[in-house]
Amino acid sequence: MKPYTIDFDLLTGICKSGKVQPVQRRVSQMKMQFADPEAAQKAIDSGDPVLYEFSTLLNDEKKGTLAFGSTIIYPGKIGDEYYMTKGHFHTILDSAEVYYCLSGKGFMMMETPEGDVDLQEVHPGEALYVPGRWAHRSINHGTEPFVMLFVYPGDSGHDYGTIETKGYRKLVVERDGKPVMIDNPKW
Ligand code: PAN
Ligand code: ZN
Repeated sequence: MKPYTIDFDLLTGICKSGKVQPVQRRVSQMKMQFADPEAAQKAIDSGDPVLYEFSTLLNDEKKGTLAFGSTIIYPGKIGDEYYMTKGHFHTILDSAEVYYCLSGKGFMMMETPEGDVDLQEVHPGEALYVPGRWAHRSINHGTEPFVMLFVYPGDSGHDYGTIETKGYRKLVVERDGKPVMIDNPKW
């Protein structure tokens, strides 16, 4: 593989040369991940908004490579739960990831298979290190798009199944205008 330079606007995910295509996720793709499926159905019926989009440069997904890109989580709520990413473990569980907040503010909800839970708030100019073994989900509790750069080993893989079936142990919801972490009633 040869070194390369690429145009890539991390704040918007736009790559004019077309080498990176954004992936969008709408409420209909995550209905069961929200605590209030009725609120999710209402959102789907009234236009099925985009919750977030991300653009990734994958570089062959081989051992030793790095994947990088950015994620934009839009502001909003489904019921009283903030817009968030699906979240995942890496298939190679030990694979770590670095995030760097470019714009907006939000949380990273993390948990291990053993049940450790960690919630970190990040602001522009702050980097977050997600060690291997920690599932991670980005949550936007602000009023602006929450944008983060990410870099992870190219062969990490994404295990969505575990989170899809069981959910996270904890949720972040709005109470009296403020974000609070609560137990997931479905866990
Ligand atoms: C990120 C995420 C991105 C979208 O690139 O894939 O933020 O979140 P979901 O993959 O949970 O939908 C990353 O963590 N990659 O490993
Ligand atoms: Zn990841």
